[in-house]
Amino acid sequence: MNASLSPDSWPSAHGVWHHLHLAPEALGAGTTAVPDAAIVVEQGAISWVGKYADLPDAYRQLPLHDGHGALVTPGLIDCHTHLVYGGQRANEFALRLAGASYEEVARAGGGIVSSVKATREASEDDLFHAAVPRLQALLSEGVCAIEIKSGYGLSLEHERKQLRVARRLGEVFGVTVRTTFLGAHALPPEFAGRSDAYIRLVCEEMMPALAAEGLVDAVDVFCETIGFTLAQTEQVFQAAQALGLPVKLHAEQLSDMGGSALAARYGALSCDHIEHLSAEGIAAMRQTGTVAVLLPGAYYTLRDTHMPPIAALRAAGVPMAVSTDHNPGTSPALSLLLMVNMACTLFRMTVPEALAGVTRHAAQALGLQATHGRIAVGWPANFVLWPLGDVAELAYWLGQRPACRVVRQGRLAVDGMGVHRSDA
Ligand code: DI6
Ligand code: FE
Repeated sequence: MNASLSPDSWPSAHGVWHHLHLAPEALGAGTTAVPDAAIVVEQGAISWVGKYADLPDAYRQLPLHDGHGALVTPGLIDCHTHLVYGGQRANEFALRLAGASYEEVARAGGGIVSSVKATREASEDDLFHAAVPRLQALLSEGVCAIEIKSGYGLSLEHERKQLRVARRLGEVFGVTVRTTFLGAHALPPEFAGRSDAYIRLVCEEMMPALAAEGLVDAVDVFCETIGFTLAQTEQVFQAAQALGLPVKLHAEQLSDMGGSALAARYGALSCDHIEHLSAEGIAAMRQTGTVAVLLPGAYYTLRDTHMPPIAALRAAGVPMAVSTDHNPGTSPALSLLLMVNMACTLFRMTVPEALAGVTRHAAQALGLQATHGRIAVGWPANFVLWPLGDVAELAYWLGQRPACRVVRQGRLAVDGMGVHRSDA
């Protein structure tokens, strides 16, 4: 098959997909599994879903695609990644194994700032080619939508470069990409000792310019002792609000700064990490429907032992998402299913919670809940056929990478053997 032109040249998924076993909640919260199911795909969208026996006659002349009894879930969504950056930081991994903390490495000039240097030195093409295999790894496991943050450029020129690469990845791979401007990720070296001046630059120059170029779908801040203060976070949120951009926050990862309650006041889509989230933070997030994004890859890599308050979030009914947080420092993770496993094993989430965390709730964390995260008539055709018998197998296998088939935006984008791209 010819995968060299554009996503339009990939095999079409048009027609009736049958011999499917729809996973519980594939059709929405609380829905049960549907054995012997079918999905009709027309013009890139789902036009019918249900029991094959109930398929209306009008669809019976469409091409048939045999699912061979596959377990079917909605396309997965990775709702928090820093996928585009230069270099890697395996050296810090070694330093931490020798006893250094993440904060010590950062204060010694490593950490985020070392990735900033490598990212600034890389061309847009370099960054694109470095990100491709990372994206392919995620897509090969059923990811159909992904958030990609900036935050390793820390100047207008270099943040733009990262965000443009994120958009290009979306086009070349025919995948939904939501970009997040994370200019307030770390203090660039040229602003040492002048963090307020840098925040002014972020708010008054970088954000408006990048938003005007259509490169920003949401705005994020690293609110932390080694990041930015609560007051600086609020300035960034005000600037975002003035531009009509939704916000999210890296909050309460290493300490309780009260960032989540602030974010909730600004109607944040999500608060992410939240290992140290307080009861007040939970109450605030509950009120605004802000999603709790849990990042077990960072927790694991930093050998953290302070668990996010899962039981309290569950009791409060705060929607919980799960993501890779793919980044070169604290979570070089490239498997969303491994994160599902870790969310269950390390955080004690149930399998249905973890699966909602990479589908429905991940969509909500990106403001995509009206089009993504379940299998619904009229929505883009994004679903995954898994060669698995039981939905718990999605969480159970440790590093299996099942040979799934992925219908993404109405095309057979992964056929069990590999990922199509448009410029191969
Ligand atoms: N929290 C994270 O997990 C990443 N950024 C952040 O604010 C880590 C980024 C890095 O260490 O490069
Ligand atoms: Fe992050």
